[in-house]
Amino acid sequence: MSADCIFCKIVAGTIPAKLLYEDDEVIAFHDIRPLARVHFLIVPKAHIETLKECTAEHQALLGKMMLLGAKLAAEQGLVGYKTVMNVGREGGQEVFHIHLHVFGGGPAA
Ligand code: DGP
Repeated sequence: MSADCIFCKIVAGTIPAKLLYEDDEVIAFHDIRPLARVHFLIVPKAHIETLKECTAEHQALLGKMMLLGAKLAAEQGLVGYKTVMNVGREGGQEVFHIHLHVFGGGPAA
């Protein structure tokens, strides 16, 4: 847990989010600035700043995030969708707590 991290605060329940899924390792919630009709984030509960910090010990967690994205995308009615993980400021990352974007279903309203 990092005191300044917005996603740690969502994990802790101190700021609200529209949750789709939660277990002891990961949480999923709708993105506050949707790029598509359906746009949600899969976030590990552990505070990991970027994919660059990940090692072999995170392999199962990262795989779980991808498979959970597929499951939740299907539950959201998405036939096809995109997944993105922005890595580092130069890669477009704004929140420095790793997250997988999942989005699809046409343009945001
Ligand atoms: P990235 O650029 O990959 O770091 O994307 C960060 C995403 O996080 C961006 O699409 C907006 C979303 N976001 C930022 N703050 C909040 C928040 O407080 N709640 C929710 N639900 N999403 C947030």
